[in-house]
Amino acid sequence: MSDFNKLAQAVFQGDLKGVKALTQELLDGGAKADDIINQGLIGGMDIVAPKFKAGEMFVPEVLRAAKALGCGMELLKPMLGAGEGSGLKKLATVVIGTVAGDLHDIGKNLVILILESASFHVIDLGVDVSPQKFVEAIKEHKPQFVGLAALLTTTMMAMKETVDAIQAAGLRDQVKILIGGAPISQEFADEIRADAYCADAIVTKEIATQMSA
Ligand code: B12
Repeated sequence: MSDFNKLAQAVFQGDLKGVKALTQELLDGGAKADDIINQGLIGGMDIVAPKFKAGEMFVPEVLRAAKALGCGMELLKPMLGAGEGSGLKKLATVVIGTVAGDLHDIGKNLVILILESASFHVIDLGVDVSPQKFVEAIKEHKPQFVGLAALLTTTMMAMKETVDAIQAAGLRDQVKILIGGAPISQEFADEIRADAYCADAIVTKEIATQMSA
């Protein structure tokens, strides 16, 4: 089994100590942070997803896997140069949140980590964020980007309502809206007139960087 597969297995098993040790080993061995995230940490959630769907894994076990993934992310954060202390000039401000009715935040938190590592200033509104709260945050922080996450087909409509609320508040031209999450597609992004669909955290960074240029 490759080291990335071992890390993915440790995430799947919710083995916090194992995830820390294997992430550190990979870093010490010169593996790239992007690869550790995509092949190891997200790889673990890819094992979790079908098992959760099939009813072979339950909420506490999924949360344990998410916590294990978070342990790996914590170790990678300084390697990515993320955070306020990095001293780099910030590229742009991003207000981000998971839309109303939706509590999933693992992918959003990864997006934040990657954006911060690329010198974006990120304001995280958390989960279950109402359209009004997004509007208020745009007025307060004047971001260049707004990131919306939805993981449930039922909350995709809240994404549309959020875009509509931003439009109704007269703020639509001031921000680029980036959307993501498992059920989201380019087609849906076009339908709700978002600026871009971002399939993963690395793509989000690339698109936001291009749009900031
Ligand atoms: C983990 C998980 C949970 C955890 C969430 C923990 C947490 N803190 O997030 C728990 C156990 C709490 C949970 C609860 C539920 N879940 Co759930 N969950 C998942 C699971 C297994 C993995 C999601 C995940 O974290 N993936 C790993 C991350 C890294 O991937 P990602 O989220 O796709 O993120 C990447 C991209 O999408 C993108 N991205 C993500 N966010 C953003 C944001 C922006 C701005 C951008 C630009 C990009 C971007 O970049 C990320 C990184 O590369 C999925 C299965 C799946 N296939 O997605 C089901 C899933 C989403 N859940 C599902 C369901 C049904 C539920 C529940 C309703 C279950 C229940 N009966 O209670 C509840 C809903 C609670 C709520 N109101 O939100 C269904 C949704 C089905 C549907 N079609 O709507 C899924 C698909 C499982 C299934 N049945 O197949 N869940």
